[in-house]
Parts: sequence; C-alpha cells; structure tokens
Amino acid sequence: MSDEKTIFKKIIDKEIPADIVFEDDLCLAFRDANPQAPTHVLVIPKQEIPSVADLADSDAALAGHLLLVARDVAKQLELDGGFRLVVNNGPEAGQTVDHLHIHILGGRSLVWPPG
Ligand code: IU
Repeated sequence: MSDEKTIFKKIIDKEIPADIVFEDDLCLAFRDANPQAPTHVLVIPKQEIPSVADLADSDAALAGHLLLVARDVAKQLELDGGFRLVVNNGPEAGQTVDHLHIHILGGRSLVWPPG
C-alpha cells in the first residue's frame, strides 16, 4: 500500500471535513460527496483495509459490524422503502478509493442490473 493517506483516511483523521452520520470505535459513516441517489452514504472501517479482496479471515467481526452499521444507518436515515448496499472491488468494478467502503443508496427507485 502507498504511504500516501487516502482521502478516506484523511476523513477518519478529521484532516478534511465530511458530513458524518454515524461514528464508533471501528467505523465511520458519512455522506458521499458526489451522491448518486437522494441518500448516498459510505460506511468505512477506521482500519486501513484497501478492499474486500484484502479482508483477512480475522476481519470477520469487523466485516459483520460494517454490515450491521449499514443496516442501522439505513434505518436512521429512514430508508424504509428500500435501499441498496454496494461494494466495488478493484478497477473493473469502478473502485476509485483504495479504502474499503460500503455504499448505502436510497431515496429513489434503483434499477437492476447496475451499469
Ligand atoms: P468507489 O466505489 O471507490 O467508486 O466509491 C468512492 C466514492 O467516494 C464515490 O462515490 C465518491 O463520490 C466518493 N468520494 C467522496 O465521498 N469524497 C471524496 O473526497 C472522494 C470520493 I475523492
């Protein structure tokens, strides 16, 4: 991994601002700066894990925690009509920030399959 901090690490370290909707010891959830839906939030671990492919078996509890936080944030933001969780992994999937993140998208009808 590069020594350069990712943009998400800078958000975790509060070096750049973000619209944070949830935070605990393990993770942070903040509104995406370029939202693709009326509600678009990213849930990220505070631990620097670049992608799903880099998760270790020992990260199982953390990975589960991120999913449960996504569930709670969707409830907190009243996405009662439905929401989508997306995790892009690698360049072909459109991952642009090398820090694991779960997208929460909601507030509009979402088509399937995604592009
Ligand atoms: P992706 O799955 O790696 O493509 O998602 C990265 C997301 O990070 C994307 O939706 C961006 O809009 C978002 N983002 C952000 O919220 N703030 C930033 O400063 C940057 C990217 I750079």
